[in-house]
Amino acid sequence: MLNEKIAAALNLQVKLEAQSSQFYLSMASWSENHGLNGTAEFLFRHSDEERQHMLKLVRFINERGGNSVIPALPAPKNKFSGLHEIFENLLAHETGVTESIHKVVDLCLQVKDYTTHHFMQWYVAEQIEEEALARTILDKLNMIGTDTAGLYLFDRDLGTFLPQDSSAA
Ligand code: OFO
Repeated sequence: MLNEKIAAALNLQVKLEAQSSQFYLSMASWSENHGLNGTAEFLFRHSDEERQHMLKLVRFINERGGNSVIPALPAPKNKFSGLHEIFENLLAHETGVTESIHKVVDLCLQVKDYTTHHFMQWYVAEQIEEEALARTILDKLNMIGTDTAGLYLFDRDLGTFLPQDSSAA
């Protein structure tokens, strides 16, 4: 049976992953409406991945005898000034998600729940990849600056970028 504190922490993580999915969906939609179709594709895919992250948690909680709670979500931000703001938001969001995951891991150690600790290692590794990717993208955007030809190519390339799909692990 899942420890109550662990169940609550995992359910909070369910909410965060669901919020990630909605947030990326909102940014994808904004990008699509502003001629940034490559960025939109990238963010639509990312939104789907976040939903998989949420589902993986929901299934784990139930499998371990807990009750997963499907939460209500606040509406995500839906106005952005451009690509820089989008990816700065994305990195800030992922940094917050990482902190939350580390809190769950810490709690697992406190209550000696080694099974959930093992399960959470997948999320720890995923966050390293996601933060690194967001930083790389921001580095590229900073390099391009306001060069429109550079931004055009950046958007085009992002549309075909396929991160390793680790959500199926
Ligand atoms: Fe679920 O990895 Fe981002 O938030």
